[in-house]
Amino acid sequence: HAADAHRTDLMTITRHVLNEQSRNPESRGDFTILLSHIVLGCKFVASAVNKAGLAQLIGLAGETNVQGEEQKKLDVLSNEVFVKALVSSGRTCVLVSEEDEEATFVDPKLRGKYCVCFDPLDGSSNIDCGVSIGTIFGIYMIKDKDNVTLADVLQPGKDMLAAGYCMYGSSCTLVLSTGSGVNGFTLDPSLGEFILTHPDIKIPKKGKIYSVNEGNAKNWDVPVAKFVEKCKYPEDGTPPKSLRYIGSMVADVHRTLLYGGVFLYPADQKSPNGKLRVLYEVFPMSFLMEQAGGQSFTGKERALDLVPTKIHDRSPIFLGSYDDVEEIKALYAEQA
Ligand code: AHM
Ligand code: MG
Repeated sequence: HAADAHRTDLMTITRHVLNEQSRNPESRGDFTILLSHIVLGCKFVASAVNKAGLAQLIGLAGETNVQGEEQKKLDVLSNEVFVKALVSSGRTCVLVSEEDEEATFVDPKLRGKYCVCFDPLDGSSNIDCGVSIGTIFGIYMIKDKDNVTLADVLQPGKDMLAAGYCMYGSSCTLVLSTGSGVNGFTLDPSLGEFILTHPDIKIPKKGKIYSVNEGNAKNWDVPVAKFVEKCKYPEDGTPPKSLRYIGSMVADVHRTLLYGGVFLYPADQKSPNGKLRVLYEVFPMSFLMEQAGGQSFTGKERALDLVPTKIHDRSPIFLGSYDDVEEIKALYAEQA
């Protein structure tokens, strides 16, 4: 029975990536080792997030002001765990984290060939109320191992080798692409293993949902305003789209990937480059979208063509179902 095989022949994330990498004759398992350290970080954060509410409860009973401190700790703790896991993998050389102003250059004795850009705990405004949050990561290969510089991480997104995110939601889901499609794995807490549950994810060609912080509407440019208007009052006889906005990029993008539709964090008069960060938010999510058959656009160009000049650069972003992003592109072309 197929169902039976599924239950007894467990495709763990390690097994899956080893299979994928074995197609590459030059593979020596380095990527698998790197990934297993990222997975360790995700499991740690998953466990910490699960206990966050409880820690607060204990704090409230005893000390004052623990609430704020507990929350802060989760961000900082997650970052520390990821940095240490990545460094100790012996496979990294440059790390960029949303939490650290400067890039980390790994001690030459521990250096490997990969650069990792990550947001250890994204969606921090949602921690306190127990809403989904996530980790996002993108991986590059260094250009020259004898001359490691910031240029190794200031590469266009299309040069990423792999990207993914882990969502700490009603279950813990890790979505990964190594450049040949997108696969989703769910943490089985009793095994402590991520199991392949969403093989070869493809985003629907057109969606029924749009996702945006509409509170910023008064500062939007014309194409964004027109697009959202069309979502609500379609001119082609199709039903209006539904609005869903969690305010956690990982959760909003995950829903977009599975159900289709479009997620936007546009530029506006107040923030001319939008809010989201190129290296560890825009690029990894754009990489996944394209690998799943969707598109990602900045309002000017394909998002993965952007060349960042600073590690914490921001960019406007429109990503999701192919046809929906096509519509946004047309509105920008019209205006130009
Ligand atoms: P953060 O890194 O401070 O958590 O901010 C990033 C988050 C994203 O997860 C989310 O898409 C966005 O900010 C929501 O922003 P807003 O509250 O402006 O709608
Ligand atoms: Mg973030």
